[in-house]
Amino acid sequence: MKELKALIFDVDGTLADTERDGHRVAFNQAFAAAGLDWDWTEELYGDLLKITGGKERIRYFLDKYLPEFEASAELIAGLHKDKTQRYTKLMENPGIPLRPGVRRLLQEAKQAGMKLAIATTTTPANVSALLQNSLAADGESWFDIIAAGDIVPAKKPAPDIYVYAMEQLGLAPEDCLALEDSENGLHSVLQSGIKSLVITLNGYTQDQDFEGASLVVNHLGDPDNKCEKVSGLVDADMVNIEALKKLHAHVWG
Ligand code: XBP
Ligand code: MG
Repeated sequence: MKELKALIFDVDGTLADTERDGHRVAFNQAFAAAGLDWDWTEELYGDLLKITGGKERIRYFLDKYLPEFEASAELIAGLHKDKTQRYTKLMENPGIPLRPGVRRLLQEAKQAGMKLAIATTTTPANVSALLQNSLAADGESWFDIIAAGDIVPAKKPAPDIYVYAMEQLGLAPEDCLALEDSENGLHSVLQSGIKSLVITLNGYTQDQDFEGASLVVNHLGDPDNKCEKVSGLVDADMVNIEALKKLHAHVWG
């Protein structure tokens, strides 16, 4: 029987609900500071989330909604740099809390001797800011590997970031379980060869198609805040190590 050796976490939407009240707000602040009247409403942002990566998302927005606007790569890079600075400030004040069960599961995994990794399209500085402010001052050191941003050529839904994280861990797909919140994340995970995958839904992803996920829940759950299962291979009112090992055994036999 294969052994579950590592948990690989997505960040945005999985560790914390950072998209609507974090990234979106920081993008809008950067646009306003540059004298641009672009307003990424909560609704519009749902469409923009189809494209992962901030620079790529700005380009997609312009191509689709302002095709007459000619934006150089330098303009987009400058806006994105400013957005990153603003996002990291937002993580300090007021900050965004971790989703239910995230801290508990990280602690349980560490106690069980598992490796922990991050695989995200977001910029490394954003990951550091979230972990330091919402997990712990030494939050980055909880993870053996943090794979983020432009470190790989192709962002999710391409598998590159998961392949990179596994290479760095020295592990194979059957050793790992991934935690994601989106369809783009699901495709990235499955194409990397990882077959044990837990999806935690959120407002932006609840209607997406998660065919191929091993378990879909509304969140990871805590003793005083049980989770609800949407679909999947195991029953659990809390996603804990025991449930994840069971799920991994179902998938890999
Ligand atoms: C996260 C993202 C990120 C952020 C913005 O996707 O799409 O691009 O929205 O990050 P996932 P940057 O959760 O699937 O990894 O602006 O730093 O690129
Ligand atoms: Mg995500």
